[in-house]
Amino acid sequence: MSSLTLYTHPMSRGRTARWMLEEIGVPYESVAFSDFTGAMKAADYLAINPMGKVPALKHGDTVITECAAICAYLADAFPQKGLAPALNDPQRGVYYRWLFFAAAPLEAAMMEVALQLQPKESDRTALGYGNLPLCLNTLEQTLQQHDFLCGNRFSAADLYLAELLDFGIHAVKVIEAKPIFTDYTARQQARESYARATKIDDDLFAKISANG
Ligand SMILES: N[C@@H](CCC(=O)N[C@@H](CS)C(=O)NCC(=O)O)C(=O)O
Repeated sequence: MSSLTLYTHPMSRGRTARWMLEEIGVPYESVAFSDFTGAMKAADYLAINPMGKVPALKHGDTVITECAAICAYLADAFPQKGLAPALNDPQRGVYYRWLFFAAAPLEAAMMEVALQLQPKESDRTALGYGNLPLCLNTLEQTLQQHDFLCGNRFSAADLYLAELLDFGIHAVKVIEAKPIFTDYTARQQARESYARATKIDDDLFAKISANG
């Protein structure tokens, strides 16, 4: 099997990628940066991700960046884990829909509010996310009908969305902690893989903090 290496920081979107790796349950190495400057912006890492951002995943010679792409890639690279609907399953469309919805419009809408960006109201038609309430209402409609985003079973799309919602509710506090969202995130985060991944990153962060 080709080697897998996760490039990350323990307090970053890399936590989602680690959860996905723990869910897949195959051996992997991790390179954890202790800050977002230094080595993350040095030539060795820029050769892997010229954005100088984490997470990045190397699988053999293939580099994947963008957290949602990493989740989708791993689900497809290890199909025996059943973390994505099959290519010929109509649920595949539903899976793409919500994975892309979370990674693009929802994330952008959340960051607009978190960072107090103030686009002109007249520009909202051109903004792919419209606004945060619109995104959340859309999501709420589907979560009212299903415990999981597609096929009534856990997938990489649920893993990605649960982390993003959790970030929006608890970290940047731009999403109201309504039961429809908190029950959904709790359902996904009840998995053992989440507890394992969280402990690894929390321990890493404690170590980094202790080293100043
Ligand atoms: N679109 C990227 C965003 C990656 C990203 O912005 N990562 C942040 C940490 S959560 C980062 O590495 N920031 C360092 C910097 O930009 O200097 C993804 O979804 O993976």
